[in-house]
Amino acid sequence: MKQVGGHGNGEEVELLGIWFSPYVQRVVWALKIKGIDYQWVELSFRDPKNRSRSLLKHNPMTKRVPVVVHRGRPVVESLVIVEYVDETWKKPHFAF
Ligand SMILES: N[C@@H](CCC(=O)N[C@@H](CS)C(=O)NCC(=O)O)C(=O)O
Repeated sequence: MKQVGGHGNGEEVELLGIWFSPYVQRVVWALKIKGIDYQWVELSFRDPKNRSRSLLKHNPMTKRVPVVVHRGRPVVESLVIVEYVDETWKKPHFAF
């Protein structure tokens, strides 16, 4: 697990993902735009019957990524996560 991103905003955010997923990349960009530090948790989907404990705990319904865990609470579905990020952290990290 590695720390990625922004400017030390003190929030506890984890992103469960796989690097090549466009759904995950959508969330990566949302967090980047807001300058949110997060812990990256790379999962392996090689064996579909062997999902990580973290994924089963945080997204037992679909067992899909991305999942953002903010202060221990999971948010699932990439578009829902993007909306959540936008609503939770109001200011973008940089101006367009
Ligand atoms: N509608 C979901 C799609 C997420 C999705 O399909 N994720 C894929 C990775 S690209 C996944 O977790 N696949 C694992 C599986 O289907 O078992 C979203 O937008 O988050």
